[in-house]
Amino acid sequence: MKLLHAADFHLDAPFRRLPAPQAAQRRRELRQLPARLAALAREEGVELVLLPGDLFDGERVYPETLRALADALGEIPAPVVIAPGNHDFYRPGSPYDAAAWPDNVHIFTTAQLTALPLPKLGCVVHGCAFTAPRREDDPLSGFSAPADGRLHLLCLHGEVTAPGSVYAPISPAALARSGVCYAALGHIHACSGLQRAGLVPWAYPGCPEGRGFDECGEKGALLLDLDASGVRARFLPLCRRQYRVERVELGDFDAALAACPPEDLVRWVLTGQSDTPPDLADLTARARAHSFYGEVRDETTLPQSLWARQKEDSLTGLFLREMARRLEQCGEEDRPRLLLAARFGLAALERGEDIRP
Ligand SMILES: [Mn+2]
Repeated sequence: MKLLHAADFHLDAPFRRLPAPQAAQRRRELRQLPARLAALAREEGVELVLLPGDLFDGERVYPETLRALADALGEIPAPVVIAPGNHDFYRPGSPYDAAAWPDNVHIFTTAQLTALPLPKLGCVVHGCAFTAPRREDDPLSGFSAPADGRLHLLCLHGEVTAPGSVYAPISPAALARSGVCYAALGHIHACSGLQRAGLVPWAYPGCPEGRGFDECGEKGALLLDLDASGVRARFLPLCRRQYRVERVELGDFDAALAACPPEDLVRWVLTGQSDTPPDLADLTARARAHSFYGEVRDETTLPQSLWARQKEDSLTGLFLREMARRLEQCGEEDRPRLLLAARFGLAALERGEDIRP
């Protein structure tokens, strides 16, 4: 059986950290994600789609977003199973309850695991829903699939190997005891690849669109091939744009910028040595002119040769000794500020520059 597993769409996420026009465009692109998923499901000829939760970012969902999701899922010629997560938990009046969903869409509505038999596929999907933003018990506790010759699958939102989690902690022991052929999970935004708890294969597909620099790289869904011999997983990219963090020597910035795909969202981290601080305003403007979104962080340091001058019996020597002492004692957070102070101090002492901003 061929199944498609995707989760954590976070539709209508605000993209608050982006400038307003880019944020609006990202929200529009995110709204097109279900249609891209549906096209992929048709192309690959999948027989079942499992969507374990966080399809919406919050309780307030725009009507057009809801319509885009319902329409896209309705165009998949296969059953689609949704297990609401902590962001889109099920409650009376929630979009999962209030909206009209196509006939091929099944939504789990209880915290208790329930079985959804799909006789045409010879399979049963077991799943449950978050019914509040938090859940402290293991949704799999006490569960095991009957050995009745049918293909048993799990579809749920939760956190594996995280005892004490308030997002449905799933113990690997409970997963192993479940005896299912595959556990389709949602919650973790990085793709886990195929994992195993005992003999039970499980995976997080990750979110199909990054929403920040903590969700970098290519994002997508998992295509699973299940048969008597086991499970094979293939990652299918779905993202419209990628977040990237590029570390680059200050002197290589121009070349790196020219080589960077313009559709991406890029955080440039400047490295290397420079006795003057980089012009962040100018570099940021150029990064933004080149890419869909750009930002620049300065991690350049003062040239090593300069610190040798601490030994000088001069005001510069005294200043460098003091700055070196402070840099040695400071935390990571204070480092950029102290380096900037050292640069401005040197500029004033050595070149008589007016360093007022
Ligand atoms: Mn999520």
